Amino acid sequence: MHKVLLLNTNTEKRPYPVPPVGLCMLAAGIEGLYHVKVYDGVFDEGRSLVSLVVEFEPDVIGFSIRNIDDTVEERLIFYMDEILEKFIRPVRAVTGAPFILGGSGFSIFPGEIMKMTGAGYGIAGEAEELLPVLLSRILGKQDVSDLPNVYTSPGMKPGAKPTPTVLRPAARAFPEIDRWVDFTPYRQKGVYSIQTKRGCCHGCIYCTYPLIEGRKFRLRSPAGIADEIEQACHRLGEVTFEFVDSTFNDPKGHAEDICREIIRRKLRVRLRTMGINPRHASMELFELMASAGFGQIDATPDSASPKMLKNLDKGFTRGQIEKMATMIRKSDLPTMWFFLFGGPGEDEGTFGETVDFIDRFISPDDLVYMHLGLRIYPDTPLYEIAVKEGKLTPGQSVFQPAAYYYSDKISKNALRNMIREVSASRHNCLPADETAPSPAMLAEAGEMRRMNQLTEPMFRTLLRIRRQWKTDGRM
Ligand code: B12
Repeated sequence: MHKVLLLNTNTEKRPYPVPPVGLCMLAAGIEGLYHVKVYDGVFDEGRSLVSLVVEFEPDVIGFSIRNIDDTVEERLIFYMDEILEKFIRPVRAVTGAPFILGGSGFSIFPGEIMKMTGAGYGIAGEAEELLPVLLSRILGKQDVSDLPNVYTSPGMKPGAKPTPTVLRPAARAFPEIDRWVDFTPYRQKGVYSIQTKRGCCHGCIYCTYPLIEGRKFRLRSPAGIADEIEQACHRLGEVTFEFVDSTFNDPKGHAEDICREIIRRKLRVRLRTMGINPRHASMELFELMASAGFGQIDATPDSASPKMLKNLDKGFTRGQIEKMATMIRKSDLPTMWFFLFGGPGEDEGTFGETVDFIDRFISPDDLVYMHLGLRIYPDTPLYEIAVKEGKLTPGQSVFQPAAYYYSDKISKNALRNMIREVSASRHNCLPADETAPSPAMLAEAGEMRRMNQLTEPMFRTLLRIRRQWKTDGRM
């Protein structure tokens, strides 16, 4: 049997380490056809990789490339240099096996990354169906040029776009992350990732999700999702499960059905999710979520200015965000809020509208991240706007250096200062580049949690301390 090594090149541990769920899905899908091993770089950071490659002698090696940069301009981290240095070059030095690249970051910039790494093959978008075909063609020394979304070097297909097919039936192959990677270090701070669907039908002007996953929602069955969670619970005991969908409560009704199934089975689980869409938020949804085990959610309206919601093409209104915020407060679901400032048309007035929303509708116990500037990605409406406004030349690469969009109506500096002022005068608002609390604050939070046996999300404890320190003049 031929041997395939699948390799996770992500070493980022902020805001917490995330297991390579997509890579494990692929491993589960080709198991039986190949002798498969998964190498997880999150904690090992490449240290034991070369000896693994020398020992395992894989016939083909797949590299998962998730993050290209961290999208925060103020502390811009470009992950690709590290990926080359710690993973791709050392492996190339000890093996002539063909390399296949993939992953969400790769799918945004396939052409640039093929060129930068010199890899032989790449798959843009999801790969459950394509990977086995590509592997058998590579190993059979057959032509691959008819395969959609497959990039080859040097005969690249820069125009190819992911054309998602069907989601694998839920029962066929759960990724069983802990069977492929050592889950021990994820227990403390990390999560067990669960995907309930693929695709996003929304048109937010800056967003890559529809490009990576397709524009149509493709849903898994609530029973299959609950089976996956139940089985992982049996294997792992107490862990936090996180849904990694673009938006959790879209299309309307699916999230509710998943919660009902978890409640019906009496699974006692800790759940969290990002991406609650205000348009389909309801008191029923939040009550179901609380009963199912959600201890924390993320709300990402991006703006609360009616004009900016329109300009960003968010598909919901200020009224709907206000309603959602009121419902969240009523159901007391700890929430991290995310806002992006600087999009097309942003000015002092629109900034003020969002701050007014924060002050009036968000609980002071909840955290607000304020993000400066919008990362411009290829093939998005924002890219087109930037070209039209002369901020980019047509076809200009935004890979490296990463390009950020700022409104013409307010300077970047002024916007940065306004964000700093808001966060200086409110204990629960933070600029997006301040995600790491100081060691002193973390130590005090740990002590407070132990003394008071707090089970609330860590961010709420940190906010208590921030408020106290601000009152005491310690910050
Ligand atoms: C959920 C999510 C999060 C959650 C993660 C929660 C969790 N438990 O995992 C949170 C909010 C914490 C998060 C944080 C961050 N994220 Co994020 N995140 C996502 C999101 C929406 C989904 C990722 C996911 O799990 N997908 C589901 C799995 C099943 O799919 P997959 O891994 O992509 O795998 C499939 C394919 O990619 C492919 N594939 C994967 N590997 C391989 C390998 C080979 C060889 C092949 C052939 C194919 C292949 O096949 C798989 C199965 O079909 C993506 C956007 C998206 N829609 O992809 C952004 C995304 C990955 N995140 C991104 C970024 C930047 C970040 C942060 C750096 C942001 C920050 N500054 O904090 C951090 C980094 C966190 C970390 N530790 O790495 C960017 C990366 C692009 C870029 N600019 O670099 C993305 C693409 C969003 C965007 N802005 O466009 N994220």
